[in-house]
Amino acid sequence: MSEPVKHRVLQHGRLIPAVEQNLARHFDIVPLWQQADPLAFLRAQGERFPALVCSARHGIDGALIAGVPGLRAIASFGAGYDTLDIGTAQRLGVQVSSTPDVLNDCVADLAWGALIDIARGLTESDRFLRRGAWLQGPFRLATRVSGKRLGIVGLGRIGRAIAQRGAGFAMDIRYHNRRPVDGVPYAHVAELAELARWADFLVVVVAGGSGTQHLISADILAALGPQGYLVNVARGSAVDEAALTAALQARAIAGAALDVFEREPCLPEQLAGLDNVLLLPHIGTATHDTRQAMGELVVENLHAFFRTGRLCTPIPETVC
Ligand code: 8YV
Repeated sequence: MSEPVKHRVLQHGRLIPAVEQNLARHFDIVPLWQQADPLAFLRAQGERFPALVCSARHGIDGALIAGVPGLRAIASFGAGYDTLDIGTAQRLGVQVSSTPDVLNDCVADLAWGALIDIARGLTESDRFLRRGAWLQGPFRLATRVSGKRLGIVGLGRIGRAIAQRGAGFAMDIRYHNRRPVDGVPYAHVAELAELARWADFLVVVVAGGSGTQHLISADILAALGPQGYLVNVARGSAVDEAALTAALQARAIAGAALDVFEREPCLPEQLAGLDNVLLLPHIGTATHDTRQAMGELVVENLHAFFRTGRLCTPIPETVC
């Protein structure tokens, strides 16, 4: 029996090898970056690609979306879609999918690892031991985690997974969202500054983009205060990094754990010199298990599109 014909899919930006291999098993993948002149290639052949695969990391701009005349669906690898030009996709009737849910646990696990690290000084004490400082005396006392106040900024799917873990640490949990979330046992706090004043740990899990740009401002950091810790596993753009650096330098907050930055992959030099901040290279979803699951969901979305004309985990704004 002959092999079923593979549907042709355009790929914009590299993905991890395991995901690229999986995509190639299911589809006839055409890597755009391998074309000598990608724009000329699209002008000549764009009609042949109803579907495109990309990632939250590299994103996709409006010019490229408009440059693929036959395009009807974009399957993106990643839950966030602040780097995808959703407005253009919507205007041109192109559906876009992301990879929600399958990454909730890994991002929540990382948020907790980072929170405990910064409160108890795990990596700081590792550095202390390695440089031989223990020989001169014990490591400084740190901050207890269990039983404290956990403020979650953005109680979406990942925020809820973080909150569930907080119950295991006997935390008092409250959250800030634009609107209260139905059916959750945590108190909604309408004013972000009030949540920051109340919290011992403020964890940021909002979507990126213009709606949350510098949501964590100098004022919010001042409200968090010298005993408070900030954890950001969302997007660098949600935190005013200059204000955060100043707050950490002045010990106006106790510490921060950051998995995301304003200008990734560049490490902000002034943060690198501080001991009261944990710096991670955007590894929230970076496990074999979760990246594999995200890749599978991209494949499922493309299959659904070719079978039914609909992606299976579409970004709501692009469903018409
Ligand atoms: C990474 C993420 O961007 O899912 C997201 O929105 O932030 C992460 O998974 C990953 O590199 C996806 O491209």
